[in-house]
Amino acid sequence: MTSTITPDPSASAVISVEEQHFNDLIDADSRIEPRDWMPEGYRKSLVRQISQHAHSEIIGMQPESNWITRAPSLKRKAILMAKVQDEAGHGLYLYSAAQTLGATRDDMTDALIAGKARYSSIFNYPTPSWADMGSIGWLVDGAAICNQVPLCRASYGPYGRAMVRICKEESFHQRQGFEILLELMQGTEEQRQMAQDSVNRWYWPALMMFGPPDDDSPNSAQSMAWKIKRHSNDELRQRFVNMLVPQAAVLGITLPDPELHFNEDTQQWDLGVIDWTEFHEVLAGRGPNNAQRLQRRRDAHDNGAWVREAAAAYARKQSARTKEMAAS
Ligand code: FAQ
Repeated sequence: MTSTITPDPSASAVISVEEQHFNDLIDADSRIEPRDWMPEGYRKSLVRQISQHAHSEIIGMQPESNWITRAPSLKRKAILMAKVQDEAGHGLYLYSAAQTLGATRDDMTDALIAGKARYSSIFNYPTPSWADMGSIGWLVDGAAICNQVPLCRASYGPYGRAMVRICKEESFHQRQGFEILLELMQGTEEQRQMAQDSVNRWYWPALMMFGPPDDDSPNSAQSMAWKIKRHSNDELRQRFVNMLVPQAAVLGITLPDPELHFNEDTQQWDLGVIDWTEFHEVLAGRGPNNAQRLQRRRDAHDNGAWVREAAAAYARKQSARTKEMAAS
């Protein structure tokens, strides 16, 4: 039997109305929420960025947890433990934000431990000295703040809201790193050298955290049009360097860039050339600690299998009990 129903001529218009609504919300600087229609590309781009960000927070616990047992005082140990726990919390908010877009926690974790997912290049560098705790706080959390404060205004509601809380905590992290370096710089000659050596090792990788240069950043244009990203990679990198220069002067630390100079015309600090070959090597899995970081994450996942099983068994029991009570 042939259908007498003719195709709804407004069917494609319905989609376009939804798309128009989406575009209107973006234009009005309003927020897209999980219930709203969104283009598939927008959803995918957010899952990509948010899951990479979540993985970075989780892998990012490793370089600092390396020093928890060896922190030089009880106070430093307590602060470092709290900081590493904060990073775990950030990972969890971000995984939850990605889940509102339909991504599953299992899929994201599987991609990470299979080595298929990206996480920030910065966490593939070693932490051989205590001063590295200072450099991570000052430079890595400092870069994270510069990059993430604008993300508090990301067009996707759950991501922007997660970033507000994360940025507050990152701000504390940055200050504690600065304070570690300040104390070392006010110490013995050996301590000053340890701080300078650490900054020499972390400075360039921290600049790479902002991503490739604008003319080599395939995701930026669309991401900025959708108001996920608010500024380009180079713009944020420049802001970061402008912020660091006066802080380095207070510390008495030299930023390891002989070409760094103030440009009177632009009123900005011009920097030397970044070694993008190193960046691409790290992204390809060939950084100093890539293999170790992933192996440790896999081990942690395997060692936690019993916790997941116990939690699932408990949830099953609770659900059976609730059903029994409802039936009685
Ligand atoms: N490392 O086209 P674009 C933290 C990839 S959290 C690795 O410019 P986009 C807190 C990029 O994913 C640090 N991969 O990409 C903490 C893309 O690959 P895909 C993490 C990188 O997205 C502190 C490709 O290159 N922060 O530090 C990197 O527009 C202390 C092309 O790049 C965030 O994730 C990199 N550095 O811009 C924790 C912030 N850069 O996906 C513990 C949110 C680029 O096409 C201790 N994310 N790539 O295969 C963002 O703002 C952006 O995603 C960017 C990259 C700026 C990272």
